Amino acid sequence: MHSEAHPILDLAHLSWPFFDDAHRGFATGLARWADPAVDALLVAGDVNASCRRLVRALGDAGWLRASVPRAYGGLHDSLDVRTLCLAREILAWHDGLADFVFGMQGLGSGAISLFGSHALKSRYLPAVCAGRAIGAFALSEQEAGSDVSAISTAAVPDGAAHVRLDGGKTWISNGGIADFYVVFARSGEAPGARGLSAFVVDADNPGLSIAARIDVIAPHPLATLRLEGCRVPLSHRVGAPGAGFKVAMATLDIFRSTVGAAALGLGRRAQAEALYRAATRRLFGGPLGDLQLTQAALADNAAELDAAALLVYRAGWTKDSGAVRISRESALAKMYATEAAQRVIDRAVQLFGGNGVRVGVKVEALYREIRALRIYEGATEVQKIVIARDLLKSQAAAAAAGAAQ
Ligand code: COS
Repeated sequence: MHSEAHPILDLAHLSWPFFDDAHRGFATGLARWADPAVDALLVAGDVNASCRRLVRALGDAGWLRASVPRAYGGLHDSLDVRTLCLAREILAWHDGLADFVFGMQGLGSGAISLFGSHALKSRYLPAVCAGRAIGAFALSEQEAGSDVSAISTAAVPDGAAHVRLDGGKTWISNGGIADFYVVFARSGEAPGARGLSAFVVDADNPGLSIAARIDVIAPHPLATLRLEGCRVPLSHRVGAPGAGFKVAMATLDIFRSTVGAAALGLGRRAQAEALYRAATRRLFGGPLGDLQLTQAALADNAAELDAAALLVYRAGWTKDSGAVRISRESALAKMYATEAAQRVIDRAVQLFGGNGVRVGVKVEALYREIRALRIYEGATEVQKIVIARDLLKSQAAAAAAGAAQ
C-alpha cells in the first residue's frame, strides 16, 4: 500500500522571538501558495523542465524577491537570511526541487548581490528576481572541492579590458539550464586563497560549454563545465582582483544557513509523515503510535528538529542583526541540521516498514533527497574545521586580552 498521508506543515516556530510580523506574513503566504502550486508545476521525469517552470512561477508570484536586494526588485535592503531560510524550509517540506531552484537563484546571484558593481547588479538581479534568468555558482573543480584555495581554472589578462578563462568546473548546480555562471578562477595576485577572482560568465559565451551532465540519487540539474578561451569583460569581475576566496566564503556564510533550513524542511516533512503513520497504521491490536519505541522515535525527531531550527534561525538572526561574519553560526546550523535531518528521515523510513523504501512513497524520496545536503556547500567535515578554527581563534583572542590586562 502506498502512503496516502495527509501531513500537516507545522509552522509553530513562527512565534519564536527570531521573527517579526513580516517574516510571519511571508511564511504563511508562501505556505498557502505552495500547496497546491508546487506539485502542479512538476513535470514527471523531466527535471530541467520542472526547474524552469518552478523558477518562473516563483518569480511571477513574487517569492524570488527574497533572493535579491530591494534596489533591484527585492524585499529587503540587503538579503534577509531568515526570509531565505523560511522559504527554503517551506519549499523543501513540499518538494526537494522546489527548494533547490529557490536556493540556487539566491546562491547563483548571491556573490553579485553582495559584491557586484551597480552595473552587474542592474544587469542580472532584476531578471533573477522575476524568474527570467537562472543563476549558478561555479566554484568546485575536479581537484578543488573542499580545498577551494587549490582552484586551477586560470584567469589570464586578454587585452586591456578582458580576461580569458581556461579550465573546468564540476558539480555545478543548474549546469545546463543556467543563463549565467559566477565562475571562480585563479587570477594570480598571490598564491593560494589570495589569488582568486570571480567573474560572471553568460551561458551563451562561446568559450563555455557543458562537458557532461551528472546524475545523482535525487535528480537535480548538475553538470561539469568546460572553459576554453572564454573571453569575459573585466567589468564582469565580482569584487576586487584577488578577493575571490572571500567573495566565495562570504556568499557561503549566508547560503550555508539556508542549506540547514532546507534540511529542516525535509526533516519536518518526514516527521509529519511519521506522525500520520503513527496515528493510522494499526498493529499488535492498536495504533503504531501506542508503542513506546514509536514514541521514542517521534520524541527524538522532535528534539533534533527544534535544535536544528534554533541553530538555523539563530544564524539568520545574527546576520540580519548586523554581524559582518557568521562563519561559526552558519557552519553549526548547516552541520547540525543536515546531520539531524538525515537521522529524522531514517527513523521515519523505519516507521513505514517496507513501504519506507518503496519508490513513490514520500519518505523514500526524502531519504534520497537529504543525502547530498551533508556534502554540498561544504561537507560536514569542512563545517567542523570552520567551527573549531573559530573556537580556537576566540580562545586565543580571549587569552591574549587576559594577558594584556
Ligand atoms: N568571510 C570572509 N572571509 C573569509 C571567510 C568568510 N566566511 N572565511 C575565510 N575568509 C578569509 C580568511 O579570513 C583568510 O583571510 P586572510 O588571508 O586575509 O587572513 C582567507 O579568507 C583564507 O581563509 P582560510 O585560511 O580559512 O582558508 P583555507 O584555504 O584554510 O579554507 C576551508 C579552509 C576548508 C574552510 C574552505 O576552503 C572551505 O570552506 N571549503 C569548502 C568549500 C565549499 O563549500 N565547497 C563547496 C562549493 S559550493 S557546492
